[in-house]
Amino acid sequence: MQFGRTTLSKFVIEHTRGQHSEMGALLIDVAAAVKTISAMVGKGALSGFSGLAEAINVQGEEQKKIDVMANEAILRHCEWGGQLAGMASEELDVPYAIPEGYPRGRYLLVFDPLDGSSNSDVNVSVGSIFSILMRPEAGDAETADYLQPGTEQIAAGYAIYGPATMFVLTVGSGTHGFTLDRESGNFILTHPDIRVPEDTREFAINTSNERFWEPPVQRYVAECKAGKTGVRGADFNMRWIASMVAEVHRILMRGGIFMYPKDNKDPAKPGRLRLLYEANPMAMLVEQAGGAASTGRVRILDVAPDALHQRVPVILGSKNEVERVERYHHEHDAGTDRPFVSPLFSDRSLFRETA
Ligand code: AFP
Repeated sequence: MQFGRTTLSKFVIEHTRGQHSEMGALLIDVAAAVKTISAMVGKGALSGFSGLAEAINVQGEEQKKIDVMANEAILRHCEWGGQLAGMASEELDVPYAIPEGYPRGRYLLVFDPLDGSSNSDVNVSVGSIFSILMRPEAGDAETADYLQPGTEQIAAGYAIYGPATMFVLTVGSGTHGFTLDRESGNFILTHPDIRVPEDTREFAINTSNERFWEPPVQRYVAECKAGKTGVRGADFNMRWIASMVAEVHRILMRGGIFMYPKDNKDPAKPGRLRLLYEANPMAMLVEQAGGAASTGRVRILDVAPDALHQRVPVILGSKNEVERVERYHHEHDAGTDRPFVSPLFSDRSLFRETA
């Protein structure tokens, strides 16, 4: 029985009164889209949406049928209400114009409809990520309107489709988690004011890319792996789900550090994750929960975008660890870090030279 508990609608109305009251209605539409996607994803192979859509998105990635359906769900649920000047999606090359016949507003909705979708066929948690920006006036948005740094976000959030579906939201005053009560269809506030512990002993990175990383990231991970016998003097745990929403959710729940750093695997791509609809919203959520989010060199939210689908290195989570990785980058760039050679024979190694 959920009597007396705070629903997402109540929370949103209470927290967007005044300047952003129209955004409240938009967030309620986003939540409706998320419920539709949750129902589709939850059916698994019974949904009929498994497998490839036989299309390639702007990132050059194969689209899955479920990606296309999730994208449609968000467009259809959010286009009609009159709050939006336009939408941009990972799945669309260019911004989506609000169809004729619907009123225009000032807000811009930017989203990744189904992040981690390569996991959906193996029944691992996936999610939707979104960010809300503004343009000065109501009307039809142009691409340039979307190219705002993350500090300009008015709201950001994600939905995670796991054993439970959750909606995690910030409107700039803390990060709050809502759990979908499948019987009533309501999102109920279950995790108010989430805080990320400042310290952690858990890191997440795809170590198959190790040889492509920059030295500061190699140094950090080598030190974590050296555990009690290394300079950190403590054992670390590693996790990799390959689903950013699930990784960030774990970090919001119990701390940790997530890294998809710059690498030289493909020099045309400075990172894997997209700035506007992956890195920025997650950075805002993590910062609002007391964590930190960096490219390794600068705060993610300060990066000025120059393209809609721009990629960026991402290092986020427990503040003290993110700051440590940033320090390693700065030391490396300043030449004050000794060149990284091997975790076994460097000055941070088990076999440290004593001479
Ligand atoms: P997909 O949406 O194509 O599955 O990509 C998910 C993702 O962008 C992000 O959620 C993960 O952190 C990352 O890719 C995993 O990448 P690896 O393939 O390197 O593990």
